[in-house]
Amino acid sequence: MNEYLKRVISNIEKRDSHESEYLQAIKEVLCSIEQILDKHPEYEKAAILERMTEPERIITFRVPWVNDNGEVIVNRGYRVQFSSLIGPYKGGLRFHPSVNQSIMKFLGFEQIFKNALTGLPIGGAKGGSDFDPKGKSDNEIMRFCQSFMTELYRHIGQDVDVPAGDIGVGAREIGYLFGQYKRIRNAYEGGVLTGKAICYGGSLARKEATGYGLLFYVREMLKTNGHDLNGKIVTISGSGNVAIYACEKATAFGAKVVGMSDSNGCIYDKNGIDLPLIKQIKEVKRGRIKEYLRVHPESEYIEKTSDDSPIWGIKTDIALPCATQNELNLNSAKKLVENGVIAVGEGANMPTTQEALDYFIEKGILVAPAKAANAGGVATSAIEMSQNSMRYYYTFEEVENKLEKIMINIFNACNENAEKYGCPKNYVAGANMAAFQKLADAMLAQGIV
Ligand code: NDP
Ligand code: 2IT
Repeated sequence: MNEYLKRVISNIEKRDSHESEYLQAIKEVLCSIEQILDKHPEYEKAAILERMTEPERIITFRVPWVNDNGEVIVNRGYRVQFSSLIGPYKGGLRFHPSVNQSIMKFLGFEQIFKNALTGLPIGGAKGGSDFDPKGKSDNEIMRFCQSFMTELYRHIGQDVDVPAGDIGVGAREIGYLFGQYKRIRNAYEGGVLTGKAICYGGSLARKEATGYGLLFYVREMLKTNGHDLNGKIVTISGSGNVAIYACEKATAFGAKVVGMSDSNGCIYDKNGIDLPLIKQIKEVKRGRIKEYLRVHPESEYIEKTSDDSPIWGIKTDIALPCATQNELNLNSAKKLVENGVIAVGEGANMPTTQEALDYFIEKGILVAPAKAANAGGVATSAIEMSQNSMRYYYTFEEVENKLEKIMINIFNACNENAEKYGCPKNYVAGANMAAFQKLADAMLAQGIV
């Protein structure tokens, strides 16, 4: 291994040994850019890797709020402003009990590379809280969001840092956050948050963008390798924002989605998932996926009882992990390969463990890597920001056409870089190299900051 690379990884391992997700994300990227480092010895002198792996700023704060029983609850809020190299800090907010600094840093790090791939002027950030929105009333969600924003507002701005949604944060939460921001600032600064509802400054097709974008990417990847989505069997983990719109687009492209899941288990419907029902259960009622059985008793529900998500035991041509990090492990990868999977498209961030990823690549399975394949969400957020700046709106078709072009460009960049560096079809390496090269050039150009 390149000596510089070895030293940087070893230092991060020593300093941040307890941050497992962060180390995993760093190693995946750094281990795939060795060839670029060998060609550019000047990167070491400019400490490119040390600077690219260290967040510009990490903010943590107390979020006190009062629940419906009158009890005071204290959560922890985060914003990791990782890089402003190519634009204002940009990235989602996650509300989930598992949120910690390692997860925030891994997501912020991934976001820099993802945002660079979009070709749009956006830096990288992530934030959120260990707050669990499950089972909370609308009023509790509102009070939490207002308290969260009462601290966050001083760190963000439409040219500074622009948060959006992620796990547990959708249009409802963005609405409460925006309302409080506007109240504190006494100004309508529409571009300070993205994922807003259409009625007060959101972009058409932002809700659909991550899932649709994933399918545009997967379609390009399959086409380049002589396959087609039409007639293929697809399984999708999760049943949230990304999963639902991935299902919608996969179906529009002629594929049959037979499985979806939540954190409790998965449903298998060999006739094809009833998506309006899933939307009703998840988007309207905020219920559990098991409720699908009430309407479709002929389908099957498999409870999650171990680390192996049951969804990956279903026979499929294409697997789309769209729930959370490390949800597809080596056991599951082996099952998928045994069952004849041809492609994996990562809708979630880092959903595949490193061992599973290595196994897929070794077996010649096509992998659409998260930081490229799920970039449609943040790319459309950037399109929302530009509409807010222009005080103008694009139609759904206009936004979707822009999204499609961006996803095709991203796929082409991954493909070309994979070929250029002698690892054809390895889009994971291709994505890392394409993004890294752009960021390293920008860093050199801006001096030691
Ligand atoms: P949602 O909150 O809308 O949905 C999350 C889904 O994943 C739910 O079905 C949830 O099930 C499941 N899930 C969450 N945590 C776990 C867990 N620990 N184990 C098993 N299942 C889990 O989030 P999104 O759809 O927005 O996000 C999904 C993934 O996509 C995340 O990795 C996110 O970072 C990534 N992403 C999102 C983008 C966006 O625009 N929203 C853009 C790019 C990436 P349950 O309800 O049971 O918790
Ligand atoms: O992981 C992601 O790219 C997101 N959650 C979307 C971020 C955004 O700013 O739209």
